[in-house]
Amino acid sequence: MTITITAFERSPDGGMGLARDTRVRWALEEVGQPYEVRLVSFRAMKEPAHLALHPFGQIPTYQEGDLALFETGAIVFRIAERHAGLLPKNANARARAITWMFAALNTVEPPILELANAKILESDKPWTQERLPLVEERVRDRLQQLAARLGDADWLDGGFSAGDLMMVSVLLRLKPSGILKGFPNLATYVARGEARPAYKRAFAAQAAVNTRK
Ligand SMILES: N[C@@H](CCC(=O)N[C@@H](CS)C(=O)NCC(=O)O)C(=O)O
Repeated sequence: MTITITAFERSPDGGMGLARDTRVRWALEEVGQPYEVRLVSFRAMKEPAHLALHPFGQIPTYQEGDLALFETGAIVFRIAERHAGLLPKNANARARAITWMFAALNTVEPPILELANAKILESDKPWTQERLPLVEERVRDRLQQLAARLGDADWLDGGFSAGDLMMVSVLLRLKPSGILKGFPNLATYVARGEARPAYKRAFAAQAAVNTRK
């Protein structure tokens, strides 16, 4: 059955892979599923046809037959559930991998997004310079905890899983800030994710869209 996802017609990051279609592409590449991409403009994202797929007018969406999903957590989980390669077979290990997906999205991503918002969307506000150190500190606290848990392991819980895919995707947004450099095992963890052939294919595919003339 054909899988179709949506992505930005022009990603605001110019193809750095930070738009969230990249994590969905990555999951599909990991499990070897072909997919099609429908590109949407910012205007089209807020129109009824897209809102019927995504109530918040965002990308990515995922369609497979008569199933339509939004939210990358749900989409990556669907892919991981249906195709081997992203979740362990052992029931407890599987539950732990899913826990890491939630941890990435619910515990690690929010302070990272807060920092991105402070730096990009709120950079012109008079209070931003005063607030920024607090926001950065919240990110560092989370990274410290995550780094302590990861230790010198390659992945968060045994072999690479959808939990790592989501965690690396979330951490990638920090690369330009330089904060990751303060946590060498996390920087190496992210690099390990980026070195995966499936990630490289996903990155190249989104970059091709965003660097075309
Ligand atoms: N929690 C959602 C977030 C989706 C999201 O923020 N998408 C961004 C692109 S990465 C978007 O569409 N932004 C445009 C907008 O909100 O208008 C998910 O994980 O899918």
